[in-house]
Amino acid sequence: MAARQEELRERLRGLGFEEVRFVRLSALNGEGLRKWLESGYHGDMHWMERTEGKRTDPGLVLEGARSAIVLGVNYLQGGGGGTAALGPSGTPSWARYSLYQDYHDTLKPALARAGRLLEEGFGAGASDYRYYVDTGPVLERAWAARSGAGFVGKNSMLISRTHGNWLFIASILTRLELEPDPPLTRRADPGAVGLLCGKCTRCMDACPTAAFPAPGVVDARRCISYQTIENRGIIPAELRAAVGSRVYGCDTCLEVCPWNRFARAGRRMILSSRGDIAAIPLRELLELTPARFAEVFSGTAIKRVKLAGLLRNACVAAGNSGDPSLLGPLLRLAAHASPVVRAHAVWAARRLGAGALLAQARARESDPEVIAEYGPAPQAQAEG
Ligand code: B12
Repeated sequence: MAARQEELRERLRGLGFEEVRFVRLSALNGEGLRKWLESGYHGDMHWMERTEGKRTDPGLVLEGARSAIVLGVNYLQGGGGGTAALGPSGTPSWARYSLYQDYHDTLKPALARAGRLLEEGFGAGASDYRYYVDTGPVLERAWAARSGAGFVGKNSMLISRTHGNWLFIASILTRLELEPDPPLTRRADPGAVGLLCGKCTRCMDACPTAAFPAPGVVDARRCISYQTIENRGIIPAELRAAVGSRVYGCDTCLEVCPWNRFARAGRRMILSSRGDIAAIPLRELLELTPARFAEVFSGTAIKRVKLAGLLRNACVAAGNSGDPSLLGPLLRLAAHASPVVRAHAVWAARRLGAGALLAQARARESDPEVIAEYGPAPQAQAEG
């Protein structure tokens, strides 16, 4: 078994999975997830509630599941790591993971191939398996931590000693009894949050919206990643200034983690890089048409927020930019078909000084010469 497993590990590495680890499955103590859901930290992600049982018991996902193969794919682009990757003022910033062709799509063929390698190596007993990359009801970080692929940091990320926190996690559940790899420590709770964080709290301190009620616990409702990707409605007004120039996701609690100093650029993901997206000026985002949105973003994870979501996020970034030259496109968006876009466009326009312009225009409407020429102004209309 051991030799066959090592051979499988090598072949999976050959598919571009930078981390390949094996873990024995059992029902997890679901207390962490329970408390998280009870606290409402999942916001509107009701699918997390619906799949709670499956998330803590892999046997409900694949009956008789005994082991998982945990696969990590490094998505760091460029050398080094650990420096702030936020765009210069006025340039939108994007979460690093989004600047690729959609990883759900690009990793799936490799996972299908991985499944076939499992069957080839272990025969008929291995023919029934399930594979996921962010797509299944699996507590991916808990299993990854148990497998020794890393530890769960105070930023709640799986942190690898080799790749920092820049790993996508995929998993293959199988009924085979594979030999488990050791976790990073053999202490009673190998998944303990912050295992190798020591006293460091940089991630929690750097979070612009104070989204960590406790180490390793994210209140998604305050997390910029949730607000700019998962939330399809109004971004709470009190969080908008802190969103800064981020138009899709947030990496702040990842960027500051000192474990990233060991990370090197990934090998596999570079093949599907969409780094070109980072160069799109904010003005161009504000002027996106449906056709241009499809042209630029189809095939990326960003398409998930749809045009209205991206326009909404671009409005918030524009409102935070301090650049009044963006008022033109913002005022056009203030008449957009989507009420969500309109609301954020008006907020941004006001922040950039349009409130004063509108007040001036109204004052001119009561100017006797203007009234003499054009008649009295019609009843003021609501702006939102
Ligand atoms: C919902 C979700 C979100 C939500 C909530 C995030 C959160 N922290 O829970 C939002 C939208 C905010 C989000 C944001 C991001 N996400 Co997300 N998200 C998920 C998803 C679908 C479920 C996570 C979940 O179950 N949360 C509930 C909490 C309670 O569980 P948890 O975070 O896993 O952490 C607990 C357990 O791991 C447990 N635990 C840890 N070790 C052990 C060991 C044992 C034995 C036990 C019992 C328990 C245990 O303790 C932790 C704290 O309670 C996963 C995919 C998946 N199926 O797992 C991706 C996932 C976690 N996301 C991912 C990514 C990349 C991101 C972002 C970086 C994207 C971005 N740049 O904007 C941010 C990071 C923000 C952050 N600091 O979390 C990656 C993380 C990879 C990694 N190296 O950790 C995942 C794994 C997707 C993937 N397959 O690659 N995400």
